[in-house]
Amino acid sequence: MLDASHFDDYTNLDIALRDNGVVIVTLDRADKRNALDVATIDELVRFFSSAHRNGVRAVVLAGSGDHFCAGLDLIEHWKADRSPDEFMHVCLRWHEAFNKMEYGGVPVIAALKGAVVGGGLELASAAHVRVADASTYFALPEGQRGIFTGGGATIRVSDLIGKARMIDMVLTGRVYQGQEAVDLGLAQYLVDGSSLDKAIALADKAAANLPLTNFAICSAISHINNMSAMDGAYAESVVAGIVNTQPAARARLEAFADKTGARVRPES
Ligand code: 1HE
Repeated sequence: MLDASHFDDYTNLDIALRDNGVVIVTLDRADKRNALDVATIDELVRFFSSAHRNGVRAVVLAGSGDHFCAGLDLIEHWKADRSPDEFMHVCLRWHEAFNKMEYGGVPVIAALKGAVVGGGLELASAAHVRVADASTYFALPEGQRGIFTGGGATIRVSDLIGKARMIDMVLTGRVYQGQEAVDLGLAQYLVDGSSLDKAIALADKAAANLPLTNFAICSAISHINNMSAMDGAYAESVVAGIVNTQPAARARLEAFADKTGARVRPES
């Protein structure tokens, strides 16, 4: 059971707890199209730094209003008239938040809608699963704004869709949406109805896995992808040594052996 007192001190994030340990985290600045200001990034760092420790089993990351996230708070950035050093530290803080998401060991499912642009796409690409709906569109408008990506797009977006497509998106402002966006890898699911409902259903499934297994899925795969194949195979063996012998897995293995465990079947 999650302790609600761990989650009551947030202003820019709305945090809703479910009985199964799934937490719905909603960017809560709809009037600013959920643009990422310093305060919101701080709250994301805080939430994702403590999610595992606080017993969160899976996260649904959503946006309030019609848009998931409009990226960097351009007004805050413009008014602050930052020095290079100051903005470098802003970006480092973004990386802290997004790395905690990607490597933190707790599944994060992003429920996308409307604009998923600039830093909003950087945020979404740090989630483990992305669900788009009919309104969702992806873009990197940095080129048009006279700036550059700073929240990990050069790593995560190019990882998802390839370097050439990312360069095209930033250079020309190209927008992807619908099935094409899914085919390219910007999202794994496209739904006719609500991306939030689908994301919750996926988070519920993930939360039914053993936490140590999810830790490996939502941390080791990303770490191992940063390694050479040789070192990755070694690290995978070490992780599997720990995860695949966890006592909590024995009941599931036994259920398979005595034929009470679910079989893998194609969807009907
Ligand atoms: C904002 C922001 C923002 C909206 N920063 N305030 N991102 C962009 O280049 C995308 C900029 N935003 C847009 O293109 C549009 O706002 C949207 C397509 C997302 C939504 O359009 P719309 O017509 O629904 O809203 P709007 O009228 O443009 O904006 C409504 C309010 O949200 C308005 O504030 P208001 O006080 O005048 O009511 C806007 O100023 C505010 N708003 N987007 C600040 N981004 C680490 S580097 C990352 C680099 C980047 O992320 S670059 C990409 C930036």
